[in-house]
Amino acid sequence: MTGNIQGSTNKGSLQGNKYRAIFISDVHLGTSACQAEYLIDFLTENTADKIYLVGDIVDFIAMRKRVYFSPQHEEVLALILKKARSGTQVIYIPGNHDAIMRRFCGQTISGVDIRFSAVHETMNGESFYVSHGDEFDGIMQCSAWLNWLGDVSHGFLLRLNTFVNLVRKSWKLPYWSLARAVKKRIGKAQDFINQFERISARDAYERNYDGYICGHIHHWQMTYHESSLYINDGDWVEHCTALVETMQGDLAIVHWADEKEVLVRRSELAKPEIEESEEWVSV
Ligand SMILES: [Mn+2]
Repeated sequence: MTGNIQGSTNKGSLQGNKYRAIFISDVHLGTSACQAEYLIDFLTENTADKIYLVGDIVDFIAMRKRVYFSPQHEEVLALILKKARSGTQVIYIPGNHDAIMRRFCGQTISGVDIRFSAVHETMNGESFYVSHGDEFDGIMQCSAWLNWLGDVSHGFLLRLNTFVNLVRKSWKLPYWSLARAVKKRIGKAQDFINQFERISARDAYERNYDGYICGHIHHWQMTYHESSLYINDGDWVEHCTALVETMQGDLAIVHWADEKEVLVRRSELAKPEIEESEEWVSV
């Protein structure tokens, strides 16, 4: 397989590849929302020296109410275990939805290293702190609705808005913007995402790491906060994204559904301007 991650970024142009490392999280196996088929394809087409499972892999919390565990869900687990048996180092960091697995942290089961957190060293010697991200929930507010509110599509809102206002007109009520009301909330959700990024990126910086790699908020991202690189590998419920480190040491977020593409490359990010912001030096 010769991947073209260093080549063009045309939609659908990304092919299977061998990577130094792959990071996936928020798979939510055991729920009908899980996009298992795309993940099976991703795990079949791509290989890596190390695979980090960054939490919420199996959704034990949702499974208390309803279990949806299809053969595809079993296949995802089988593929991961097969990779662990055939030389891939698999590091599993349980999240809040699979927190029940945290009791096994420190152990290696079926070739899978279960850990609270990990440190990933890139080819060029940088080190990234890796954890699911729910440890920051205590200092965040309203993170529960953040997950889905941030993903409400604008198009849907506008259509709903039109419908709501047709009804209001027939009731002789004045025009009222539903979209605006919701967008205000989404703006609030965006504030939470920014807050989460800043807090976690700073935490990694204070621990003397070059950046932070996580999941949890279902919002893929690769961005600098001051000199700390914040990376969120996204999810396999809606976005179908993974973080990869190429054999050349570049970091990239890839999207793997019907369209397969690179969403962002570290090598193409603008380097951070290191100036002491008030926020960063305070505390
Ligand atoms: Mn989570």
